[in-house]
Amino acid sequence: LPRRSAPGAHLLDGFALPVAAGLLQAVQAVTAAAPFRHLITPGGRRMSVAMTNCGRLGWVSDRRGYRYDPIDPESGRPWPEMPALFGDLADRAATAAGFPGFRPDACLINLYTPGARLGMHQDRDEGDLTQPIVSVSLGLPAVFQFGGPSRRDPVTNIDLVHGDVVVWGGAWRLAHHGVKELRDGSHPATGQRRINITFRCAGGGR
Ligand code: MD3
Ligand code: FE
Repeated sequence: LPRRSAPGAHLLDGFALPVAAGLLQAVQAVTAAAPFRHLITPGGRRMSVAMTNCGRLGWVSDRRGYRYDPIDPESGRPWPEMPALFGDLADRAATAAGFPGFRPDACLINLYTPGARLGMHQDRDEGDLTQPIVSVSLGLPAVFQFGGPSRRDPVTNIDLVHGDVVVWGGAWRLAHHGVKELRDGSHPATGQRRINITFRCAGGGR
């Protein structure tokens, strides 16, 4: 599959490899306080991808809608702090892609097991759409589908593997995107799992 042909996407191949083990350890610490859970969409469906968050704001979905919330609805407490290694990696990746001074306040952690998928969608719940999104892939490879601002725009498939970082910004911030059903497999770092960490500025500069 082509790995560098998505417009508006800065693919940093293997950028997170040197810190991958540390990232997975930090994910472990976050999930000890805020375990992965399958959220319910406003339409009443259970998402196949399990999610948790760290940082000031966490993305949540329930029957009432999608939103960023400073409180984990499962625990009633604030989300765990963003590990220093996370913020540092996000800033270094954003800088490498031409977006210096990236200070995300929201970090969503997605867990895929074989069969899990994320349907085509836009990320539009964030307060500051001028800031990029930084995404880190760990574990099993996935096929990322990248379209355009219109639902009818053509879709490019991108293979994302362990250690890849993608920075999405600028005019393509509202592009449609999704993740194809995860294929069976095993990765030395994560077993039968793919973990994706996304960093966003969700608070609109508060
Ligand atoms: C392109 N997660 O959580 S973020 C999500 O692999 C999500 O789990 C993906 O899409 C995953 O919402 C990776 C990739 C991403 C995020 C936002 C974008 C790509 C984007 C916004 C505009 C264009
Ligand atoms: Fe998304």
